[in-house]
Amino acid sequence: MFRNAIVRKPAFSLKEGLTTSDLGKPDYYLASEQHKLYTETLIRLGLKVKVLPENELFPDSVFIEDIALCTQSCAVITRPGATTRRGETDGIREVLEEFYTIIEEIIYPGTLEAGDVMMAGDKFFIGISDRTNEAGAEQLTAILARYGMKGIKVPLKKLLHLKSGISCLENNTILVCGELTNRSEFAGYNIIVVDEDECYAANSLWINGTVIIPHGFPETRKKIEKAGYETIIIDVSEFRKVDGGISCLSLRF
Ligand code: CIR
Repeated sequence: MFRNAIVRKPAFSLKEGLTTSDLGKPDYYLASEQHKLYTETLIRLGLKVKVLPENELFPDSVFIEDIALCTQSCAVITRPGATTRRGETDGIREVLEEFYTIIEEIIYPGTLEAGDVMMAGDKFFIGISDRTNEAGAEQLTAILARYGMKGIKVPLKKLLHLKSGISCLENNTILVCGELTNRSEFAGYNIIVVDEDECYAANSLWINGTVIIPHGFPETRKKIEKAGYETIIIDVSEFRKVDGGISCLSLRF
């Protein structure tokens, strides 16, 4: 059950964000509209949402999920592997202090972006990617262990972040795609496999029983509904152009 979320408004510089896609540059005005609707959707699902102002210095700063991990016991400030994103953590401690008394931090030589971390109850799957290294994953695992939680490493070959290809839909159910299909790390979960051509929708977002799915992925929607979830579709096309998905746009706790 989530009660709170933190989002950051998109910066006008969003079009300079890191990307591997060939979908073109995001339109700032449309991105702002989509972000507003995203925020309203979280509110509609019962969350209290803190909206941080845009940070023009960092084009990717709208993807606030990457710079902190919010658990039931503590918050962890990350150390992004993308050097152009490292300064995004400035000021986040003060924001998190409004909600948490314990705030931990990933430090050199560790790198970790929380898009690489999937929470499933008290287990946290940690993708080892171009952005999150072994040292970062080990630091996070040690932090989690102090509070009775468990970190499990998931080496990645292709995905930008772990959660680019997987989402936890609670009720022991996960949504997976591509290189995360048939992985031993997820044995024991009910698995919904997303078709290869809808892989972007493997990043959907469970909020208190409802799953927010990106617009344009009808087969994935059908599969999630068949599994018994309410769904809400929202368009995040402008964020997709800079490799961002639905979960990347918020911290939830
Ligand atoms: C980046 O490459 O860092 C951003 N353009 C996209 C970050 C997406 N975040 C996420 O998957 N958690």
